[in-house]
Amino acid sequence: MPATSAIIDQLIDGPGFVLMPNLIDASEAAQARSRALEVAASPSAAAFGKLNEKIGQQHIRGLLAHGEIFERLVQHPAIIEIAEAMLGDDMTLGAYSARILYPRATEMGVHIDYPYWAMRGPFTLRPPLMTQVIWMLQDFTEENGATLVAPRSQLRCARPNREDFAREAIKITGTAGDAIISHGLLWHDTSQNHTSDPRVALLINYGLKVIRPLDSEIAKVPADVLARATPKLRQLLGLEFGNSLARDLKRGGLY
Ligand SMILES: O=C(O)CCC(=O)C(=O)O
Repeated sequence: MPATSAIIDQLIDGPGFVLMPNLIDASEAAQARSRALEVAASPSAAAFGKLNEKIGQQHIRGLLAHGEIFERLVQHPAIIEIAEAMLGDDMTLGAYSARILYPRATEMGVHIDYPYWAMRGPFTLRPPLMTQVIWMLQDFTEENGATLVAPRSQLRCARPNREDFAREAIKITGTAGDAIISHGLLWHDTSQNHTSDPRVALLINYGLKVIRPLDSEIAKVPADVLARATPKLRQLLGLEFGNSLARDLKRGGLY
């Protein structure tokens, strides 16, 4: 892998995304994939991730309640290093979910990520407000719904334009255990799943600590998960906000 500073340059001033290969092995990716599918099929799934029949996709939130593997993946050291270089070592989690594209799923629609889409603008590249990570829990192929991105579109600092996106978008294919990391202003979409297998990805929204999380339930994790949470997971859940502010105040010479 290139050095962290080179990756940050690519995320901000270059293509806007980087494919990080082989961060976990295929068996760990497969384990996370089957757990996500199990949760999606459970009777309680409607509470945290309804199927969108129109596009054939299901979006499952609240992953931290559904298995230790999801705790590990959200704090993978290689991902954390890059995301913190973008957002600071007090960044927090804005959302953490699985996106399942069932056979015949269609695009979800080109978009930029939260908080950008919830802002009036104008948008600025710096400081980045958000970084998205897409974990490939199986190979992403030309046929199964691999993520589409328009390289360098973050540089426009604008909401997506469908015609431009259709002209410029490329598919990011990769292998189970790879992850895509991107600037929140990058225009992106899912593609169609023409295979007979669901395509499963984990989506992580890391953001500046001062941004309200997209998922208002993000810090509501089960007591056993909280009890074993590492300092990093506590930070991601916003539970170290006070300590972080104390550090900011000190740095600013206020106390
Ligand atoms: O699942 C993907 O390939 C991308 C999904 C995505 O960008 C999103 O849900 O915001």
